[in-house]
Amino acid sequence: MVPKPLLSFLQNHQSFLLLGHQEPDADCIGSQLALGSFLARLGKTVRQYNHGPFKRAEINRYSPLFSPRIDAFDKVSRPGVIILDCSSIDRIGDLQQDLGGLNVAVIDHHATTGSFGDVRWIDSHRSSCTWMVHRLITALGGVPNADEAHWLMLGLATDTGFFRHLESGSQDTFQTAANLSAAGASAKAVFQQINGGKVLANQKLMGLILSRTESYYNGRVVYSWETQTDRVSFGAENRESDTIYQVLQGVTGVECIILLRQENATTVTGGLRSRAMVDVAALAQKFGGGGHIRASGFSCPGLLADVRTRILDELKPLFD
Ligand SMILES: [Mn+2]
Repeated sequence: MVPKPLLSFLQNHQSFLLLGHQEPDADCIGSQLALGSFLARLGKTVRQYNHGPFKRAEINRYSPLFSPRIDAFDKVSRPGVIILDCSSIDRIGDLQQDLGGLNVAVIDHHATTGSFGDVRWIDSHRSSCTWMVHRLITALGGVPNADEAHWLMLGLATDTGFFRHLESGSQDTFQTAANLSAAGASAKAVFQQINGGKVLANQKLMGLILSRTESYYNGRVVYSWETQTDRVSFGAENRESDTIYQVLQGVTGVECIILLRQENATTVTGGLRSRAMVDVAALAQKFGGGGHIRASGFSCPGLLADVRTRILDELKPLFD
């Protein structure tokens, strides 16, 4: 299943630069850390890069292990570059400018846009990038150690919503989870890492955002928002958006969720979720973003109320 050219790429290079997407999540960082650790155990030299910023509480602790840019000295030995969990080359941020002349391998589970990289393993049916890294380790004859198993489980749990997004026929994912558990990963420790470590102000802000929720098209579309003032008064860095989506998705009849945040005087970022009917990847594209068919995001110029109205207008033909 792992493409032969990728295995050759890993065997033929002695040193590697590992990269993931900007504003990394636990699947991206878990993939980078586990693959890096495994390659180091094979005697390879590994350096880790990420544009950042590290915004998520569950992965903040790892940020000192990553450099934001590659300098010329790092490239002297002609290392192989491995890009993980990135659907397009611009997702690596400023690091794009640092790759000149190096061989690049890409491992990703998104429906990728553009065919960047010299060696590619793209499989949009895989539940997480860490699933693919685990398969890669196995294909090279390895077994994850306890740290690697933890990082791989962290990514698997993150991208599957702790397995609750999985439908029937997902035995490959559960088989990998079983192997990671046997290798020393604790689902309990992973859950605490993802859901613990919050500050009270964040939870209160989540309550405020939920209490504001507005309902449109007979309750099939719900909308809420966060202002710049909210962030000042709560001092909150990490909005609990996953929890907000989860709570709103539990409401009977809700098909589509819109969550907007005024980032600064001129920019709004948005998250969109759909249960079964709306292609929110296509919807986000109209606002300069993208993502998955049921979960997407964007950043666009504007103010909250006017962006909300434009999205509701786009949804009108589906719900009116
Ligand atoms: Mn991922």
